[in-house]
Amino acid sequence: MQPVFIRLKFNEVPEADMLNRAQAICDELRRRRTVRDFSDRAVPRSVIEACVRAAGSAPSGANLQPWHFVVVSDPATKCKIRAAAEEEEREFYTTRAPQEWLDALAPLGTDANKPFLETAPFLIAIFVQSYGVLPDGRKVKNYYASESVGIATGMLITALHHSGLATLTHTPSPMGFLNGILNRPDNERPFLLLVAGYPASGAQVPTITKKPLDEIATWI
Ligand code: IYR
Repeated sequence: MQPVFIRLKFNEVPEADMLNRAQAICDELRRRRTVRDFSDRAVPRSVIEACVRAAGSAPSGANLQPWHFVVVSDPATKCKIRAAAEEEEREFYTTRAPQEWLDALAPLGTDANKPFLETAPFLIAIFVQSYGVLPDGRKVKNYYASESVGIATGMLITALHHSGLATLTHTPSPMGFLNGILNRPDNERPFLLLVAGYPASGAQVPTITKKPLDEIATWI
């Protein structure tokens, strides 16, 4: 297929404003915290829709957009997800996780109880399409599918945070049960369960730190 080009709409920022903008987004993102204690306060669906649309604008391998977002607000479905996730998590915390992993998780104070899966107004189950399926049933290869979905997920978390919502990147492991409960096809594998809503009043978060710039970047 021949490429078709249009003129780029590039929003140029005056150089005098660039650093302010970079600092502002840095400050805003550094205020983001993963939350595990959610309020049941309702969130407008339109906000989630706009954030998922933002995520869907992510770059992807060959622009194949190998993602699917299942937005769950139905209480019965949330209840099923919680029951299945807690079953896996009980296995994880009591037998499956090696001590080294449990030690790494200790500062976060997590355990097998996941009440937020029912309390929070929205769960967004993010699926990776390992291959695409054409209307005639033929399979098409996707490229860099996990990387692409990782980028889209980062953009979704950023959009939700910017909109004023708290999120939790939850990865019950394994999470194959999501295909069954959410009725997703075989070419999709669960990538992440993103919990979104308001934090509970007085919600607490663990004290953690982020590595400084000189540890995460090298300048040559
Ligand atoms: N899936 C478990 C364990 C867990 C694993 C990692 I890596 C975390 O950063 C946090 C938790 C759970 O959700 O509790």
